[in-house]
Amino acid sequence: MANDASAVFDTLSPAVSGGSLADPFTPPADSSLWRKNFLLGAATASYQIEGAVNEDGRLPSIWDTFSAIPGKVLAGDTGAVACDHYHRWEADVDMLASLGLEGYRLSIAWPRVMDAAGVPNRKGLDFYKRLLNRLKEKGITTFVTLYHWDLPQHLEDRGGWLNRDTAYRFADYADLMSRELAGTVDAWATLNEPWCSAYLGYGNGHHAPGLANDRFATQAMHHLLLAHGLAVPVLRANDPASQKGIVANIGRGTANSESAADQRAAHLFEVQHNAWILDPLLKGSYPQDLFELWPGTEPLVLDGDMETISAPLDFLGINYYFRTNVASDGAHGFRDVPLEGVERTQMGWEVYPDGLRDLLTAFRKTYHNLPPIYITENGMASDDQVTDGHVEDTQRISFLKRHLAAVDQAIKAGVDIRGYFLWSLMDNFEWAFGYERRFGVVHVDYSTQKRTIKRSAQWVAKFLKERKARA
Ligand code: IFM
Repeated sequence: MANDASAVFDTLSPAVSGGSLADPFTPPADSSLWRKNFLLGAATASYQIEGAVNEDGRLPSIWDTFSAIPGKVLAGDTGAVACDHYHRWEADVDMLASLGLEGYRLSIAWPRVMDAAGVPNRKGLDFYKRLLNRLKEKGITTFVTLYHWDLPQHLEDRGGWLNRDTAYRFADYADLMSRELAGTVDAWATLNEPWCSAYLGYGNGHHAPGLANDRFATQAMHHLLLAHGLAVPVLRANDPASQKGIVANIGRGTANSESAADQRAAHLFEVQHNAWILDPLLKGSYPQDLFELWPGTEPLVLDGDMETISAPLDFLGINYYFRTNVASDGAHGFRDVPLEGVERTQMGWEVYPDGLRDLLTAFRKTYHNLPPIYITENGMASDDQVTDGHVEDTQRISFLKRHLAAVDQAIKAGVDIRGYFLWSLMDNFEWAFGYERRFGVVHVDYSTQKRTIKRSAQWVAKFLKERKARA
């Protein structure tokens, strides 16, 4: 297929599958990736890297509780130590800077910075101040996510995201953080992937807090989005110079056949994964098809909520990983039909760069007010091993090249995309999969905390160096 992102890339760089550094990524002269102001960075999240869960007054989060329950996380792993970033942050920032990465997306652990009564925890705040100041000194653009899933356990004990009050507590937290950190943050994202918080946390129970009820999921989503909407004006008032946005994971769903039932199933898949979040944010309403999929699960929405939720954004963060092939389940839903013979990652996720381009170009048509976009996460897990001091993660290099080509194609099709953060800077705690799944461009040996730069990170660094030299 002529416009297949992988195919286009192969014509640009014949050794794409080998990932050899001798054959560096050389996009065509007109590629948007050469633009100096196209931000290239890496992302992480607090619970996945920080560790130090009992230090300096940090309170328990729902992930401390959930990961302590036998059977919830592979091998019984928890984030108690993770990458020990809380103690190694200086060296980690040096490593990020040495790779030439221009942006860093991190998240703040809510239970580290304020207690149940809303009293600030100075030691926790100082950690983020030191970190962000150092990033600024290094000239790195900072994207800060306020909520990447580590809800304080004391809030979950009062109903968590099922309790409307949690949205107001989130606005208080956003107020504190934006007053304390104003000037060190270039872009604030209120939430990371509300789909995961609502659906995996309250709908199927695969994530903390582990509840499984579709009605809970829609109500949790409403309160998450309300929290976002309440926080945006607070962030604007306290830190006017920064950008304000939210990060959504998006999923491509394709139909297993031409049948009307399977086409409808693919549509419903994308409604559940994408429109459930993007419609309220960008249209001010929930997609009614969602309630065909989950009859009787309409959330309780109070007057004014949808206006609060749909206030204009400065940017939309998009996280993309894979596509899902689906068929009708014979009732009013869909079921996965895994395709055979396709390339997959250690997660079992299909490598499908075209999905990123296709979704972005479709959103541009669906949402006339689509804000500027940053790809806030994209990457893959592989079973990386260190051999003679090296990690040859050639599949990841190929994956990144093909997804960056898809981003370039979307830009050429008119989508305003301003940057790309690879997930992740380093291997880390992959939620229900613990430490087995390695998403980093830097390898972490969890027994020694030694970091080893993988080939993929060298490749990114090389491209960034070349781009800088050409600027
Ligand atoms: O590790 C996660 C991240 O926390 C959120 N987005 C998806 C990543 C890979 O599963």
